[in-house]
Amino acid sequence: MTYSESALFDLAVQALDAFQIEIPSWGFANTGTRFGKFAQAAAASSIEEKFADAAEVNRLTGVTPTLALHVLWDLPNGLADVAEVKELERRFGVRAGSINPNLFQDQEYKFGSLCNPDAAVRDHAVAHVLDSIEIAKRLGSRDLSLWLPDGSNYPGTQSIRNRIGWLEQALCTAHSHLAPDQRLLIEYKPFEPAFYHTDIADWGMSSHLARTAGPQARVLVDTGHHYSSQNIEQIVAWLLHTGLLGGFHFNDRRYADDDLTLGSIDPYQIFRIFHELHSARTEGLPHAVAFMIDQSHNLKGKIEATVQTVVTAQELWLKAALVDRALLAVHQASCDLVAAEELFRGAFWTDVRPLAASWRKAKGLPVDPLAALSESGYVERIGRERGSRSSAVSSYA
Ligand code: RM4
Ligand code: MN
Ligand code: MN
Repeated sequence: MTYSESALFDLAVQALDAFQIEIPSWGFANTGTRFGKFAQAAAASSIEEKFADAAEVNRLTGVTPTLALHVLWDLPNGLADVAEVKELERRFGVRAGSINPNLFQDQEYKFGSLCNPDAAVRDHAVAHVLDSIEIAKRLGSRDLSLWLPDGSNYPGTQSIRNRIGWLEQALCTAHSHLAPDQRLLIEYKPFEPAFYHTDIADWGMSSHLARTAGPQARVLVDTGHHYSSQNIEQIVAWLLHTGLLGGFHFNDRRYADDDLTLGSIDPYQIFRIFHELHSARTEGLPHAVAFMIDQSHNLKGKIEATVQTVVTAQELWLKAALVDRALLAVHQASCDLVAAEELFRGAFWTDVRPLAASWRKAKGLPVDPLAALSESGYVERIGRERGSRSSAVSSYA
């Protein structure tokens, strides 16, 4: 690194001041694999407890002011639950973030939701999306984030092309109900729960659907939703270039949609994605890219894992901010491969933890959020208070 110490600190302040990340309500609940759940005493089982935990994470990190909500799990009565959520927002000082419709749990979605061959089921699914948009409007949430389980398990059992048409119609309808400042984020995933074809399987399909739905639709990149070895930062670069990048669901994976802690398996991957975002910024590209975490913590403590994730995200964001992009451009132009790569990797290898700690100190935040969590005794206290229950709010979360 060629920066002076004060220039480095200024850079860190600039980068970290601009960084916020949304945490998911389901990250605090008792989630599990399809084989079983291991209940944790401190797990949240009500929307109130999820807000309380989110407030604790925000108190410790200062960068998680919003909580993503899953409609069925968090607002089981739909619009009727909005008043309670508003009350919790006031009480805990955390706002509702992206609103996630649930199109994967009802029995009628056995053969799909928005792509179901039965028009009545499709209508039901569209109605749920429209309710979710209304919930988002009333909560002042900008983003409706849509993930479908739709697909099929066996060749020849469904018309892939008919289903594309139904999907286009449904998304156009959804888009026509958005308020001017709302967005429709369309998430893709290559497989699971469907194992032969998935209706929105990759970023090309999401991009097409976003363009078809309308100008407020964007693509949502969940880092776990790619085949192994896929170059995610290249996808991000293309989405930035085409103006279609809406946001991220961050997590890490070793095999498939593992929902592991961000940066736990491949921190360099997230660094490379962040580099694309930083370089788009320095070029002045317009972007309102939502950073969201989409993880479920099966074995780790949920609040500890969430704090660990937020801190890791900040560190990787800061590392990527340290790439001297002007000098990198010179090396790239002259095809000085080793110099370019060393500059790039040098930023990744920089230990930014002291810088992040100084930034926290300057902001009056705990210098070490994980240590502060453990000193606060919060997890033990809620474990005692919530301890005796074993049930969770749904089969997954
Ligand atoms: C899906 C997808 C969605 C998330 C659900 C729980 O795989 O990542 O974003 O809401 O899981
Ligand atoms: Mn996701
Ligand atoms: Mn997922």
